Amino acid sequence: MSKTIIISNRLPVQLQISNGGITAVPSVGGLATGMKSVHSSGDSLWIGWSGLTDEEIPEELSDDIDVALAKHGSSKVRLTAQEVDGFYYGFSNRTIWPLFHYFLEYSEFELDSWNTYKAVNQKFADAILEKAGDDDTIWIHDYQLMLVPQMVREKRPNISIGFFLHIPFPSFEIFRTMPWREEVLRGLLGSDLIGFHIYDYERHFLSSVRRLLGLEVSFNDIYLDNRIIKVDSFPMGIDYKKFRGAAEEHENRSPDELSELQKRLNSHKTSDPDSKFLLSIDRLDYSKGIAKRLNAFEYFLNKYPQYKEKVRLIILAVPSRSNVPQYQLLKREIDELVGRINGEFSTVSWTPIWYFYRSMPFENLIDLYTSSDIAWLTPLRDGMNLVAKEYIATRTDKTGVLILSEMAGSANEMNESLLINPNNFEQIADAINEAINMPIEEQQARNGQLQERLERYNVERWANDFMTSLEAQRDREAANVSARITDLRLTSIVENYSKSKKRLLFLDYDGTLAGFHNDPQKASPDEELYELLDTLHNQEGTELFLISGRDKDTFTKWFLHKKYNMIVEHGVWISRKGEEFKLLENVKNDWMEKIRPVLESFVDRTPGSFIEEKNYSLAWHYRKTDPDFGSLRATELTTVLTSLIGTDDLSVLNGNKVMEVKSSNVNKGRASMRMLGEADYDFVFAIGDDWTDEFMFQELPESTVTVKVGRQKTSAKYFVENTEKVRVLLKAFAKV
Ligand code: GDG
Repeated sequence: MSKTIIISNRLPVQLQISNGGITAVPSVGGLATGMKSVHSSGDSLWIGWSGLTDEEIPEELSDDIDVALAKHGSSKVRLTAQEVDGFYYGFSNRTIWPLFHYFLEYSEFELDSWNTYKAVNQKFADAILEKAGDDDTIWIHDYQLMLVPQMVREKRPNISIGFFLHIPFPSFEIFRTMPWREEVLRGLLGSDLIGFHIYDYERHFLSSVRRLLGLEVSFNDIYLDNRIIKVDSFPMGIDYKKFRGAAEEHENRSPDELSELQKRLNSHKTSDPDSKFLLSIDRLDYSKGIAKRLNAFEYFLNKYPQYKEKVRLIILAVPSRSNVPQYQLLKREIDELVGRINGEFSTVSWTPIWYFYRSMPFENLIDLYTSSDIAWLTPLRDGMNLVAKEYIATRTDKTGVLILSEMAGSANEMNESLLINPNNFEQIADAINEAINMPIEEQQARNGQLQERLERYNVERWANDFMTSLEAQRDREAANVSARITDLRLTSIVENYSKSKKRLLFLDYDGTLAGFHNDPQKASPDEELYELLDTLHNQEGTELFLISGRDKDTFTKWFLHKKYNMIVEHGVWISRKGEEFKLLENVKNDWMEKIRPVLESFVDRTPGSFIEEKNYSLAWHYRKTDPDFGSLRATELTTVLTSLIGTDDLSVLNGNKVMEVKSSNVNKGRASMRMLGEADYDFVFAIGDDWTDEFMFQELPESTVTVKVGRQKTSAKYFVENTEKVRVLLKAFAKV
């Protein structure tokens, strides 16, 4: 039976060693809860680091740990203290974390920690490989494990792999600064599905894939060799029921059941019913903007002095990564700021900031959420920010105001909150003022909508959506595989080929017989190709046509002496058995004078693009242009040309990094059909890689063996992955 394997840096259980024994306690984090539905039954396994280094685990307890973890469906990856240092505190938290949160100045590019990151990723991959069967589904989590997908894929090409990034994916301009950027992208591309919280991260990732790896991207599909990788956004939700339930239970408590914290909060409220609590909760991390928030609070108190002695800011900063120097510095900065602001504004009866540097039990978290009039979250950059969602979920009477940074992923779904730019103190001060004075009805209307959404798209739904999408991807792959020319299918095609008496072959050139080059002149035929074409050309009963969009001069130079049949410029010219090219279609070219200046203006404005002038068509190539910019310009050009042409005589072909304007009555489909009508063929074959070949695939009769090179959407019956596979196929024909 197939199972699901979840992999994250940390396991969803905590180990406790006491009195020489070991116990494993489930941790209550959002991820663990969300994955409950995925990781509940006996057919799933969670692999991760236990949180204890090898040095901390007494050898005699190692097996006991395995047993304790197995009870929670978990299995550990062993890491030494030195590995944790280089992999976790090093590359993950001193390189990727700051870079992906746009703190370029904090990013350290150390070869040693990169090497440890690779080695530890390999350990995680090995742990998966040891446990995984071919039918299993693997879900890998977060930035610490970005190389794992490809490491698993190499050994298990057919396994289903999903990856989810919990932090932002930065823009190309930031990502490109990392020395190992290609390796990281290739690592991720081992997945079948890559998930991000929001569309912006997805867009940044696709842009990096296009620009750094030059891969083809169509909508949210990436084409890589013989695979299609899907990229999508899945905004992570919270365990709504848990927070809501805890808040309801909290509400019904009798006074003596209240926590000490709650009693203190209540006594402050009772002594001054008009006072307001502003709450912020984050890990102590520079990305969360805590220092800026303190400065903004000072600004607010100066701008709206009427709220002195009325408003209290409660800051819960949870200790995090305190081994990393930036976090130690930040801690000092925040300590000082809190001290200074409290020193400046405090009165005998009022301290403006209550600052807790610790982790609190869940119960106290609920005390804080339910007692605070305003939640104020100002990350400078945050993948999602679940605290914002949790605060809203606990507001049982729908009161309360959320002030949220627009730099948090959650801002995308929480439009009803007061969205602010964390660098704009003026706007923040006004937002706090607005929050304090917001009528209850308005608070309830806003929160009502937010709650509805959070309840519906909760963390379980998030996990299920991801898994469903991964399964769909697997099915799509399986459907595609059915069209792949496997060994078995090849044998059957070749058998039909050899049985037939009169065969007609249409072979496209660029991207099919020869690889795709940035400089078209470099794609000249090699010796092996000549030999292969010679054999097919001379084979009894076989009529071979090279069919291409290229100009006739190049093909004259390359192939005329070989006497192959050729159709060029998509069907304008034909040459048979070594004769000079002559017109196959009666076409006009008087329109070229009008269109050429338009294309020239695009060349001037689009570095790297150029015009290819053929006898009856004009092509604007942009393969050397920056891919994003190139496709943007191509869209613009389509609009311009469509409005300009406006007749049925001309058409615009949108090819692979090329746009070609030509007469409408010329295309490979029409040309190949004309050849087909000349004799009675009992085996017809057409192969090609791009959009212009689709005319053949669509127009040739149903019995034709049509083959697409590559994985893009096609009307062809079959596909092969690349030009090497084309050669294998043609060599098999040649042997008949
Ligand atoms: C990363 C991304 C993304 C906090 N203090 C205490 C406590 N918490 C809990 C909260 C919340 C969680 O920790 C924090 O989650 P966030 O989403 O706000 O932030 P990160 O830890 O940075 O998480 C983030 C997330 O991954 C998920 O993909 O949203 O953008 O950075 O659940 O309730 N819990 C308890 N005591 C505390 O003192 N018990």
